[in-house]
Amino acid sequence: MQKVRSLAALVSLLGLAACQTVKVQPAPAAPVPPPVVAPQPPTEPFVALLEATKDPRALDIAGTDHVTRQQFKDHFLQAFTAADRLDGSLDGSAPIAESCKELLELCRAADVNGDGKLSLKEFLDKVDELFDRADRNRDQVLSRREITRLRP
Ligand SMILES: [Ca+2]
Ligand SMILES: [Ca+2]
Repeated sequence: MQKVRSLAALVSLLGLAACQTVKVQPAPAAPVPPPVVAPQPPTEPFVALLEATKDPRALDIAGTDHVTRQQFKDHFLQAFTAADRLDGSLDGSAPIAESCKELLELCRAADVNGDGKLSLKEFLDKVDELFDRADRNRDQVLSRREITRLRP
């Protein structure tokens, strides 16, 4: 009787052990994919100017050899918006100290009221000025040749 009881205990122990083994065994974890890091947009407000001097095609998105004033402004505005976000709020002003690195002098010149920030108006006025200076033949579009003459 003693033997039977201990055998039963052994069987139940084995059963428990088997159950535990099943419980403890973790499911094979799926490999965690590395987090996708989106490239940060440039925050230099006038970065389009640097891009254009390196390669005029950077501004000539449509590849038509004619960049209208609106296309010109739209391209510049992408970086301004990124710079505007730097101070935590999209309020239509970009902090110069945090955003302007390579073109600091240009940013300071554009900051007409000298408050250390570029308002959207200050920014677009300067973009207009850059466009007018580059548009040598005054036809209100920039050819690739005119784009290569863009300077801060
Ligand atoms: Ca300002
Ligand atoms: Ca022109």
